[in-house]
Amino acid sequence: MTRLQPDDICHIIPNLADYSRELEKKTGRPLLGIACHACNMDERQLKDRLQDKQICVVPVTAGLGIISRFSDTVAAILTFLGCRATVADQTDVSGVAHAFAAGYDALMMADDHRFVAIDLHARQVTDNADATGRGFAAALDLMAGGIRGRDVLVLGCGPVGAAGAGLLASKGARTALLDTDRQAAVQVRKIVSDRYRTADITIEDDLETALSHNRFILEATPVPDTITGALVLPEMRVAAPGVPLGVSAEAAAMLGPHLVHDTLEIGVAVMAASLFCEPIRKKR
Ligand code: 2YH
Repeated sequence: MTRLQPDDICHIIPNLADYSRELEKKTGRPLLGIACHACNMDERQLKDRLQDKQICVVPVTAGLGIISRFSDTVAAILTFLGCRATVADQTDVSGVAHAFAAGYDALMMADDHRFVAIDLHARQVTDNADATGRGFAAALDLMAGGIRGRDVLVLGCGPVGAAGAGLLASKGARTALLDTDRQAAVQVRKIVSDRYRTADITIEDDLETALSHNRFILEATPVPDTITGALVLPEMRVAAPGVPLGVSAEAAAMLGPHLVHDTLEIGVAVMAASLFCEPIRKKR
């Protein structure tokens, strides 16, 4: 898993409103709308739920330590979506203890391996990789004007690609999977086809061949420039959650408004929506 760098996220806070508008132009839905689409939720209902939720973002010093602006950026995304989010004054165990003791509804925290949201009432954990995969797959479904019955290619069968493939299967796509580790693709095909009872999942072995006959692409590899300009087809739509971006600069310019990519926003938005999408539970 790629560890985010300050340069990957330093642009996010001042650009949140613009980015949400850009998503609306590209997909028809703003940031919150894409999160709702990923969670099958109504936007008004989610807005109402988020406005009285308090989320504590806890900085974590473990492993390679604090990433400058990471916690502030997560809190800013949550605030933009309408939650009341704050960054804990203290890190690690003290920050977690504070989130519980001060009565927050949820906390978010990340080390070098996982970035999670924890619902402190329901004890439910939402993982950023899963949320990111579902969020970008939802954006691709929107860019396609509905993916049902259409062919879609998922590049990369790690946790992000697997979650995206699941959402695409749930929306009725005919999904092809490709990973440099063929076994990873075989495993994801089994999990997704068992869960969604679909036989419409195939495995591709060659990137160029796969890209030559697919218009809708979920690029979920951590490999830069997987999709080069020479591989871009007219009418291609690409949702690319990978960091670094798996689409070359030339390909990105050719795709223009038909490419959705970010490093944190969609994943955090879907984490927030996932936390509060269940029927409201009684507090313990
Ligand atoms: O960048 C990461 C991980 N690779 C997970 C990213 C999920 N897309 N973690 C961030 C670490 C943050 C740090 N511990 C902090 O500032 O709290």
